[in-house]
Amino acid sequence: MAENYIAINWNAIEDQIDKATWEKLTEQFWLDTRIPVSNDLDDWRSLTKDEQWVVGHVFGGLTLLDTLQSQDGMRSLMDNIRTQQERAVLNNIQFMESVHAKSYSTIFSTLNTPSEIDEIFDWTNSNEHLQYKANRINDIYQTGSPLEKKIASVFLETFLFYSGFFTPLYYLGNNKLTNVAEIIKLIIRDESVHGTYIGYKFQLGFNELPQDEQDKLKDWMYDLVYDLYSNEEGYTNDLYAKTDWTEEVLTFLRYNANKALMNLGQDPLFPDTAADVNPIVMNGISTSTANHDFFSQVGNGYRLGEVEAMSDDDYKFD
Ligand code: MN3
Ligand code: MN3
Repeated sequence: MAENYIAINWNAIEDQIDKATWEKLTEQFWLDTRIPVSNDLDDWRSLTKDEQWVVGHVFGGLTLLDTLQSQDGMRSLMDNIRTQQERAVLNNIQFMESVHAKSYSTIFSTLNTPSEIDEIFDWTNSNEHLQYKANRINDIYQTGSPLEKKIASVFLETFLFYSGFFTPLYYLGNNKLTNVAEIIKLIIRDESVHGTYIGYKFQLGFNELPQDEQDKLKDWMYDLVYDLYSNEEGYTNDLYAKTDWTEEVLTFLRYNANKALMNLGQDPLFPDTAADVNPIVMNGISTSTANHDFFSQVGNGYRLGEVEAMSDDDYKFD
Protein backbone atom coordinates (compact mmCIF):
# COMPACT_ATOMS: atom_id res chain seq x y z
CA MET A 1 0.00 0.00 0.00
CA ALA A 2 1.13 3.49 -0.77
CA GLU A 3 1.12 6.05 2.01
CA ASN A 4 -2.19 7.80 2.59
CA TYR A 5 -2.84 10.75 0.31
CA ILE A 6 -3.45 13.76 2.58
CA ALA A 7 -6.24 16.30 1.88
CA ILE A 8 -5.32 19.92 2.41
CA ASN A 9 -7.07 21.26 5.52
CA TRP A 10 -7.42 25.03 5.65
CA ASN A 11 -8.91 24.71 9.13
CA ALA A 12 -5.65 23.40 10.52
CA ILE A 13 -3.17 26.05 9.45
CA GLU A 14 0.44 25.31 10.34
CA ASP A 15 1.74 28.72 9.30
CA GLN A 16 -0.58 31.73 9.46
CA ILE A 17 1.62 33.50 6.90
CA ASP A 18 0.40 31.03 4.26
CA LYS A 19 -3.22 31.95 4.93
CA ALA A 20 -2.54 35.70 5.15
CA THR A 21 -0.61 35.60 1.86
CA TRP A 22 -3.31 33.56 0.11
CA GLU A 23 -5.93 36.10 1.20
CA LYS A 24 -3.82 39.08 0.13
CA LEU A 25 -3.00 37.59 -3.29
CA THR A 26 -6.56 36.53 -4.06
CA GLU A 27 -7.91 39.94 -2.97
CA GLN A 28 -5.59 41.70 -5.41
CA PHE A 29 -6.35 39.45 -8.39
CA TRP A 30 -6.41 41.30 -11.72
CA LEU A 31 -6.30 40.73 -15.47
CA ASP A 32 -4.46 42.70 -18.14
CA THR A 33 -7.49 42.72 -20.42
CA ARG A 34 -9.34 45.06 -18.05
CA ILE A 35 -6.86 47.92 -18.38
CA PRO A 36 -7.67 50.35 -21.25
CA VAL A 37 -4.15 50.52 -22.71
CA SER A 38 -5.44 52.07 -25.96
CA ASN A 39 -6.08 55.28 -24.01
CA ASP A 40 -2.28 55.70 -24.04
CA LEU A 41 -2.03 55.84 -27.85
CA ASP A 42 -1.84 59.65 -27.96
CA ASP A 43 1.00 59.61 -25.43
CA TRP A 44 2.71 56.83 -27.38
CA ARG A 45 2.62 58.81 -30.63
CA SER A 46 4.17 61.80 -28.85
CA LEU A 47 7.31 59.78 -27.98
CA THR A 48 10.41 59.90 -30.20
CA LYS A 49 11.38 56.76 -32.14
CA ASP A 50 14.23 56.17 -29.67
CA GLU A 51 11.86 56.43 -26.69
CA GLN A 52 9.45 53.99 -28.34
CA TRP A 53 12.38 51.60 -28.91
CA VAL A 54 13.30 51.68 -25.23
CA VAL A 55 9.72 51.09 -24.05
CA GLY A 56 9.23 48.14 -26.42
CA HIS A 57 12.51 46.44 -25.49
CA VAL A 58 12.03 47.07 -21.77
CA PHE A 59 8.81 45.08 -22.04
CA GLY A 60 10.51 42.40 -24.13
CA GLY A 61 13.00 41.85 -21.31
CA LEU A 62 10.27 41.80 -18.68
CA THR A 63 8.32 39.26 -20.76
CA LEU A 64 11.30 36.90 -20.65
CA LEU A 65 11.68 37.16 -16.88
CA ASP A 66 7.97 36.58 -16.21
CA THR A 67 8.04 33.65 -18.63
CA LEU A 68 10.86 32.17 -16.56
CA GLN A 69 8.90 32.64 -13.34
CA SER A 70 5.73 31.11 -14.78
CA GLN A 71 7.44 28.15 -16.47
CA ASP A 72 10.31 27.19 -14.16
CA GLY A 73 10.57 29.48 -11.13
CA MET A 74 7.49 28.57 -9.10
CA ARG A 75 7.57 24.98 -10.28
CA SER A 76 11.06 24.55 -8.88
CA LEU A 77 10.07 26.11 -5.54
CA MET A 78 7.17 23.64 -5.30
CA ASP A 79 9.68 20.80 -4.87
CA ASN A 80 10.55 22.04 -1.40
CA ILE A 81 7.47 23.22 0.46
CA ARG A 82 7.01 23.19 4.23
CA THR A 83 3.18 23.08 4.21
CA GLN A 84 0.40 22.12 1.81
CA GLN A 85 -0.90 25.69 2.00
CA GLU A 86 2.49 26.91 0.77
CA ARG A 87 1.96 24.91 -2.40
CA ALA A 88 -1.48 26.49 -2.84
CA VAL A 89 0.09 29.94 -2.53
CA LEU A 90 2.76 28.99 -5.09
CA ASN A 91 0.00 27.77 -7.44
CA ASN A 92 -1.57 31.22 -7.21
CA ILE A 93 1.77 32.93 -7.81
CA GLN A 94 2.54 30.70 -10.79
CA PHE A 95 -0.73 31.57 -12.50
CA MET A 96 -0.22 35.29 -11.90
CA GLU A 97 3.26 35.04 -13.45
CA SER A 98 1.49 33.87 -16.62
CA VAL A 99 -0.82 36.89 -16.37
CA HIS A 100 2.24 39.16 -16.01
CA ALA A 101 3.99 37.60 -19.00
CA LYS A 102 0.84 37.92 -21.11
CA SER A 103 0.16 41.51 -20.07
CA TYR A 104 3.21 42.82 -21.96
CA SER A 105 1.79 41.26 -25.10
CA THR A 106 -1.43 43.21 -24.47
CA ILE A 107 0.71 46.36 -24.40
CA PHE A 108 2.62 45.35 -27.57
CA SER A 109 -0.52 44.54 -29.52
CA THR A 110 -1.90 48.00 -28.69
CA LEU A 111 1.21 50.14 -29.23
CA ASN A 112 3.43 48.24 -31.69
CA THR A 113 3.18 47.00 -35.28
CA PRO A 114 3.51 43.26 -35.99
CA SER A 115 7.01 43.71 -37.42
CA GLU A 116 8.07 45.75 -34.37
CA ILE A 117 6.76 42.97 -32.12
CA ASP A 118 8.74 40.37 -34.07
CA GLU A 119 11.91 42.44 -33.73
CA ILE A 120 11.36 42.91 -29.96
CA PHE A 121 11.02 39.14 -29.43
CA ASP A 122 14.06 38.41 -31.63
CA TRP A 123 16.11 40.84 -29.54
CA THR A 124 14.74 39.44 -26.27
CA ASN A 125 15.52 35.87 -27.24
CA SER A 126 19.11 36.69 -28.22
CA ASN A 127 20.38 39.68 -26.19
CA GLU A 128 23.54 38.48 -24.45
CA HIS A 129 22.99 40.09 -21.05
CA LEU A 130 19.29 39.31 -20.89
CA GLN A 131 19.95 35.68 -21.79
CA TYR A 132 22.76 35.49 -19.21
CA LYS A 133 20.40 36.75 -16.50
CA ALA A 134 17.61 34.30 -17.40
CA ASN A 135 19.96 31.33 -17.71
CA ARG A 136 21.92 32.14 -14.54
CA ILE A 137 18.67 32.16 -12.56
CA ASN A 138 17.22 29.14 -14.35
CA ASP A 139 20.37 27.07 -13.70
CA ILE A 140 19.79 27.64 -9.99
CA TYR A 141 16.13 26.65 -10.36
CA GLN A 142 17.17 23.43 -12.09
CA THR A 143 20.17 22.40 -9.97
CA GLY A 144 20.30 24.58 -6.84
CA SER A 145 19.48 23.70 -3.24
CA PRO A 146 16.03 24.61 -1.87
CA LEU A 147 17.41 27.76 -0.21
CA GLU A 148 19.46 28.76 -3.28
CA LYS A 149 16.30 28.55 -5.41
CA LYS A 150 14.51 30.95 -3.07
CA ILE A 151 17.44 33.37 -3.22
CA ALA A 152 17.35 33.24 -7.03
CA SER A 153 13.61 33.93 -7.09
CA VAL A 154 13.85 36.90 -4.72
CA PHE A 155 16.82 38.38 -6.59
CA LEU A 156 14.95 38.06 -9.86
CA GLU A 157 11.72 39.62 -8.64
CA THR A 158 12.87 42.27 -6.19
CA PHE A 159 16.08 43.29 -7.99
CA LEU A 160 16.49 42.26 -11.64
CA PHE A 161 13.06 43.36 -12.88
CA TYR A 162 13.78 46.96 -11.90
CA SER A 163 16.03 47.85 -14.84
CA GLY A 164 12.80 47.45 -16.81
CA PHE A 165 10.31 48.86 -14.31
CA PHE A 166 12.27 52.14 -14.32
CA THR A 167 10.87 53.19 -17.71
CA PRO A 168 7.10 52.95 -17.13
CA LEU A 169 7.53 54.48 -13.65
CA TYR A 170 9.50 57.35 -15.17
CA TYR A 171 6.72 58.03 -17.68
CA LEU A 172 4.07 57.70 -14.98
CA GLY A 173 5.97 60.24 -12.88
CA ASN A 174 5.70 62.51 -15.94
CA ASN A 175 1.99 61.69 -16.30
CA LYS A 176 2.50 59.74 -19.54
CA LEU A 177 1.46 56.19 -20.53
CA THR A 178 -0.59 55.99 -17.35
CA ASN A 179 -2.58 52.90 -18.37
CA VAL A 180 0.56 51.01 -19.31
CA ALA A 181 1.96 52.06 -15.96
CA GLU A 182 -1.22 50.81 -14.28
CA ILE A 183 -0.38 47.31 -15.48
CA ILE A 184 3.20 47.67 -14.26
CA LYS A 185 2.05 48.87 -10.86
CA LEU A 186 -0.27 45.87 -10.54
CA ILE A 187 2.70 43.64 -11.36
CA ILE A 188 4.91 45.45 -8.83
CA ARG A 189 2.21 45.04 -6.21
CA ASP A 190 2.17 41.27 -6.84
CA GLU A 191 5.97 41.04 -6.83
CA SER A 192 6.10 42.87 -3.55
CA VAL A 193 4.05 40.10 -1.93
CA HIS A 194 5.91 37.32 -3.77
CA GLY A 195 9.34 38.63 -2.71
CA THR A 196 8.28 39.09 0.89
CA TYR A 197 6.64 35.65 1.12
CA ILE A 198 9.43 33.68 -0.56
CA GLY A 199 11.97 35.68 1.47
CA TYR A 200 10.11 34.72 4.63
CA LYS A 201 10.13 31.02 3.69
CA PHE A 202 13.85 31.38 2.96
CA GLN A 203 14.49 32.84 6.42
CA LEU A 204 12.69 29.92 8.11
CA GLY A 205 15.10 27.48 6.47
CA PHE A 206 18.16 29.71 6.81
CA ASN A 207 17.65 30.14 10.54
CA GLU A 208 17.65 26.35 10.99
CA LEU A 209 21.16 26.05 9.48
CA PRO A 210 24.25 25.81 11.69
CA GLN A 211 26.41 28.94 11.74
CA ASP A 212 29.07 27.65 9.31
CA GLU A 213 26.47 26.74 6.69
CA GLN A 214 24.79 30.11 7.12
CA ASP A 215 28.12 31.83 6.50
CA LYS A 216 28.76 29.71 3.42
CA LEU A 217 25.32 30.45 1.97
CA LYS A 218 25.76 34.15 2.73
CA ASP A 219 29.02 34.19 0.74
CA TRP A 220 27.27 32.41 -2.13
CA MET A 221 24.40 34.93 -2.01
CA TYR A 222 26.64 38.02 -2.08
CA ASP A 223 28.77 36.53 -4.88
CA LEU A 224 25.56 36.01 -6.84
CA VAL A 225 24.29 39.55 -6.25
CA TYR A 226 27.64 40.98 -7.45
CA ASP A 227 27.63 38.78 -10.53
CA LEU A 228 24.04 39.68 -11.39
CA TYR A 229 24.69 43.38 -10.79
CA SER A 230 27.70 43.37 -13.06
CA ASN A 231 25.64 41.69 -15.80
CA GLU A 232 22.86 44.20 -15.15
CA GLU A 233 25.29 47.05 -15.87
CA GLY A 234 25.82 45.55 -19.33
CA TYR A 235 22.09 45.00 -19.83
CA THR A 236 21.27 48.54 -18.75
CA ASN A 237 23.86 49.90 -21.17
CA ASP A 238 22.28 47.90 -24.01
CA LEU A 239 18.75 48.89 -23.15
CA TYR A 240 19.28 52.57 -22.38
CA ALA A 241 22.01 53.42 -24.92
CA LYS A 242 19.56 55.72 -26.74
CA THR A 243 18.80 57.70 -23.52
CA ASP A 244 20.79 59.48 -20.84
CA TRP A 245 19.09 57.46 -18.08
CA THR A 246 21.70 54.71 -17.60
CA GLU A 247 23.23 56.01 -14.36
CA GLU A 248 19.81 56.64 -12.84
CA VAL A 249 18.66 53.13 -13.74
CA LEU A 250 21.76 51.68 -12.06
CA THR A 251 21.05 53.67 -8.89
CA PHE A 252 17.49 52.32 -8.92
CA LEU A 253 18.86 48.79 -9.38
CA ARG A 254 21.24 49.08 -6.41
CA TYR A 255 18.42 50.41 -4.25
CA ASN A 256 16.28 47.39 -5.20
CA ALA A 257 19.18 44.93 -4.75
CA ASN A 258 19.28 46.13 -1.15
CA LYS A 259 15.54 45.50 -0.83
CA ALA A 260 15.99 41.97 -2.17
CA LEU A 261 18.70 41.28 0.42
CA MET A 262 16.41 42.67 3.13
CA ASN A 263 13.59 40.33 1.99
CA LEU A 264 16.07 37.52 2.64
CA GLY A 265 16.85 38.88 6.11
CA GLN A 266 20.31 40.09 5.09
CA ASP A 267 22.16 43.39 5.35
CA PRO A 268 22.01 45.79 2.40
CA LEU A 269 25.09 45.83 0.19
CA PHE A 270 25.02 49.18 -1.62
CA PRO A 271 25.04 52.69 -0.10
CA ASP A 272 22.07 53.78 -2.27
CA THR A 273 18.78 54.66 -0.56
CA ALA A 274 15.38 55.91 -1.74
CA ALA A 275 16.76 59.46 -1.47
CA ASP A 276 19.28 58.67 -4.24
CA VAL A 277 16.66 57.45 -6.74
CA ASN A 278 15.31 59.90 -9.33
CA PRO A 279 12.34 61.53 -7.50
CA ILE A 280 10.22 61.29 -10.68
CA VAL A 281 10.51 57.50 -10.52
CA MET A 282 9.84 57.42 -6.77
CA ASN A 283 6.84 59.63 -7.48
CA GLY A 284 5.66 57.09 -10.05
CA ILE A 285 6.08 54.20 -7.65
CA SER A 286 4.23 55.93 -4.84
CA THR A 287 1.32 57.26 -6.91
CA SER A 288 -1.86 55.44 -6.05
CA THR A 289 -3.04 53.81 -9.25
CA ALA A 290 -6.70 54.12 -8.30
CA ASN A 291 -6.97 57.65 -9.68
CA HIS A 292 -10.18 59.28 -10.77
CA ASP A 293 -9.23 59.45 -14.43
CA PHE A 294 -8.64 55.77 -14.37
CA PHE A 295 -12.10 55.05 -12.98
CA SER A 296 -13.80 57.29 -15.49
CA GLN A 297 -11.90 55.59 -18.32
CA VAL A 298 -12.91 52.09 -17.39
CA GLY A 299 -16.51 52.94 -16.55
CA ASN A 300 -18.69 51.00 -14.16
CA GLY A 301 -18.06 47.52 -15.43
CA TYR A 302 -14.88 46.97 -13.52
CA ARG A 303 -13.81 48.42 -10.27
CA LEU A 304 -10.16 48.08 -9.51
CA GLY A 305 -9.28 47.74 -5.87
CA GLU A 306 -7.10 50.26 -4.11
CA VAL A 307 -3.72 49.69 -5.67
CA GLU A 308 -0.57 50.65 -3.91
CA ALA A 309 2.84 49.06 -4.03
CA MET A 310 3.51 47.67 -0.61
CA SER A 311 6.20 49.25 1.45
CA ASP A 312 8.39 47.22 3.77
CA ASP A 313 6.22 48.18 6.74
CA ASP A 314 2.95 47.05 5.19
CA TYR A 315 3.83 43.43 5.26
CA LYS A 316 5.61 42.66 8.49
CA PHE A 317 5.29 39.04 9.45
CA ASP A 318 6.10 39.20 13.14
MN1 MN3 B 1 5.92 38.43 -12.24
MN1 MN3 C 1 6.43 37.02 -8.92
